[in-house]
Amino acid sequence: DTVRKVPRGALIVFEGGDRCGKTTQCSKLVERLRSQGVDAVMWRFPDRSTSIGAAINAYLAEQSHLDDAVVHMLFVANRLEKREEMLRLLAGGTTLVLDRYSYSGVAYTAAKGLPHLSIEYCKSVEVLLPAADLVLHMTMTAEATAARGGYGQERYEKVEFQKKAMEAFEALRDERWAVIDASGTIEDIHQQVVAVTEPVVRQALAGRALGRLWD
Ligand code: NYM
Repeated sequence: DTVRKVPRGALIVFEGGDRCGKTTQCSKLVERLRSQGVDAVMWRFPDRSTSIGAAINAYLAEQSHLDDAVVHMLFVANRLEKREEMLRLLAGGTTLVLDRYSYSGVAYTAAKGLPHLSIEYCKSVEVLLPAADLVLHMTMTAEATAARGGYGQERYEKVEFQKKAMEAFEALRDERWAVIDASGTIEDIHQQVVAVTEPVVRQALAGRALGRLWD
């Protein structure tokens, strides 16, 4: 890692199966970082507010049918359309806390088990974005998340599919990932999240270089 002079924000990503509590933990982490004087914002992927995001939303709501390779590219494009703003914010010292990112893109598409949409292929079409400084991998059994409110409303919210996506996440883990047991209380999970995140935010501010996806 090379050392930069200007302090930058950290790229912190929450990943995991549907309904495991990522959104709640993202909000709590941003609140906590701000209370510590860290400039932090939360984003979600997919970003359903753009025109590409609207197409993704219709697909997830099962209001449209799209080819699997095409919808994969829509998710990728939905991140690429935020690339410049993402890099600008990070360079300006803002820490970004993301509710899903490219790792979900790879895991959910690869979980479909289609030979032409392998993990390797999915990685290969998404190399222009920065890598997360930290991936908080929230883990829970597919059966436990299925018991939670609202489950089953969207495409992919089926136990068998979730198991495959969870396996794909495991295959993506590297030294930048921290595994968080998502079955505890909101407060217990938050404490675990804070403990692993704060040192990473400090390293980014101290000049640790931003990586590139899959490097
Ligand atoms: N999803 C999310 C993908 O299939 N590919 C992606 O690149 C991303 C970011 O969309 N089932 C899937 C995972 C979820 C759904 O749900 C988004 P939520 O609850 O908004 O995170």
